[in-house]
Amino acid sequence: MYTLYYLPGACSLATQVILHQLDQTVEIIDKQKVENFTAINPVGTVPVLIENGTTRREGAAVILYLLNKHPNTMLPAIGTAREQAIQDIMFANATMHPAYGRLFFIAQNITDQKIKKSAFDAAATAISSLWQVVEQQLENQSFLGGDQPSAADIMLTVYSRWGASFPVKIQFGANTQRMLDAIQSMPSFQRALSAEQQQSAA
Ligand SMILES: N[C@@H](CCC(=O)N[C@@H](CS)C(=O)NCC(=O)O)C(=O)O
Repeated sequence: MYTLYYLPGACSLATQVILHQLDQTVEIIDKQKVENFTAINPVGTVPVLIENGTTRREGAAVILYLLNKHPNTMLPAIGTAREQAIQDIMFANATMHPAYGRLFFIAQNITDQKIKKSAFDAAATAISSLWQVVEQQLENQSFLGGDQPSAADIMLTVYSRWGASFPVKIQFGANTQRMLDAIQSMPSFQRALSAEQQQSAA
């Protein structure tokens, strides 16, 4: 049994989807309802995963921990397919996530409207270029690792939803859009979204 601290729609959603894919029971707790969250994670971010009193943080590390522990098709056991899956997870977590992070930073910290617009435009252009890299990788396969959804597909799908909260136009290629739609229609993705909505409304 796991406990996962989350923020609605945040990167922690990917961790929850992966826990469902792994058939693991998870209790989710909205970080905003916790009085002193920095006592749990001094960095102040989600996801945070608790298991038998052990606290794990940093999304990529948490996801790799889970994929190494529970049998699955999201992280191949050996070989170049495994190396590719880890590279894709790191691309999602350390490249695409921070690119989207700029949108949040601009919205919160730039007040001059002209500068804000050009900063949003520059951030959106950089994000769209990264999606082009994804598009090329999906040229001959449905998901980043091949025929089956990988952890990175799930992570990227969660991030792809953030653009709608900002005045930006982010471009997805046709292959990418198919991958995003396929991931969002997975029962585990829908289940994770409903669990967040129910928990945050309670
Ligand atoms: N490198 C960290 C980044 C996590 C991160 O930035 N999480 C965001 C949500 S996607 C967060 O918790 N932000 C703090 C907040 O909004 O209160 C990780 O991968 O876990």
